[in-house]
Amino acid sequence: MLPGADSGIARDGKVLVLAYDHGLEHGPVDFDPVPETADPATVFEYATHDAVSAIAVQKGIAEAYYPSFEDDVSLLLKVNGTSNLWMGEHDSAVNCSVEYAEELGAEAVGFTLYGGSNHEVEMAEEFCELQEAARERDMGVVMWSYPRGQGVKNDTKPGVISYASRLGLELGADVAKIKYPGSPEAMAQACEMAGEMKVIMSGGSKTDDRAFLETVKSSMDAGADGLAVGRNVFQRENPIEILDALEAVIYEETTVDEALERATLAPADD
Ligand code: FBP
Repeated sequence: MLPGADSGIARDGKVLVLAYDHGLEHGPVDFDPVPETADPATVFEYATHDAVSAIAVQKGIAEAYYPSFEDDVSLLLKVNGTSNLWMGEHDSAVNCSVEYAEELGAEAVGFTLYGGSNHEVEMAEEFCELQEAARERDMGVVMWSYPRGQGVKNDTKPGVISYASRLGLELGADVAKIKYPGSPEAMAQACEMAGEMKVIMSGGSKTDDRAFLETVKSSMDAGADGLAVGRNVFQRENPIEILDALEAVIYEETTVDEALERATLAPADD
């Protein structure tokens, strides 16, 4: 097992990260479907659901909101990020040090690597610094491994996604977050390339309950260790129902039908 593999952001070896860095990465437009989600406290409340093993946020949100939730939620501090206003080649500014992430109470740090970007070399050097600083502190390291840039024509092609997961293993991540490559076979290949490192599927834009759960189920059956999800939870009118269903699929390995049934039967405030 890798050094930080279970470092506070896993439950029974599985991971469900509630990602909430969209205000930076995409802008306020992601809160339009459910306007209350512009208030970070609303999404921190969702993260208290048992299904969620960690919340991923940027520094400013952690500073202001994490203290009220630290007893109930594990923090994955995203230490780089770029706004959608940036029009250059894919890159991501380092916004927080590992030292400060630890001070804020983070169990792990998250870093986006755009393999294939003209900035890949600098980003990999930044990742190296962060990875070693995290190891010194026994903090976990999660790589948002997103091949993107001039050299990448299709960022969900099976070979590209396998390469994304392998980059995480080679560079020393504990967990790599990758996009679903379109089929269970391709996901299995990406998981195989990850060796001992954990692989989690990236949620993506909002789809209907069944389609979303089927992709999650297919990833888990292919060997993934969980999910990092934002919009498919917080853009729903009833995020608790989908979290109930995800809990069933990810931790209890139920079928999608069983998960959907369980979610519908569960009380709304469960
Ligand atoms: P989603 O489940 O909403 O896709 O969130 C996961 C995530 O990686 C976020 O952490 C990040 O803000 C967003 O996706 C980036 O999405 P993309 O770069 O694909 O537009």
